[in-house]
Amino acid sequence: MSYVLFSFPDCASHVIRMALEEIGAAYRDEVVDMHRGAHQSPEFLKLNPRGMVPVLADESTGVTLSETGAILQYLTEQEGALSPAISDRAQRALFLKTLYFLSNTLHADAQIQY
Ligand SMILES: N[C@@H](CCC(=O)N[C@@H](CS)C(=O)NCC(=O)O)C(=O)O
Repeated sequence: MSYVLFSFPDCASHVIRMALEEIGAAYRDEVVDMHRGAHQSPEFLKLNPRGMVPVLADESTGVTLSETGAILQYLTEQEGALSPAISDRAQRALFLKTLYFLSNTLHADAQIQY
């Protein structure tokens, strides 16, 4: 499997990189230079019309996905790693609660506007 991570340093994309590294998945970085407005380019807006990184493209499925929480959940399901099995309902519930707390609350409060 191979992924492309559209990223920017010191940004939400870092957690996706950490997950990819931890999983050991093959990926390459495409830096979106937000200081130069690359996140508002027509090419990037085709990937994410909201003009935000991270975006993950999964070359094995053709899926292109934005939103950090969704990308992390997609990766864990696609790779079968980093999360409790779907059949382990109690642990899975705790995992999802933590993921969405980090994504919706903590990350939203720490969000950087470029
Ligand atoms: N809800 C998005 C937020 C991602 C986000 O905040 N990205 C920032 C960089 S860390 C961004 O792209 N900002 C561009 C802008 O504000 O125009 C997610 O969870 O992935």
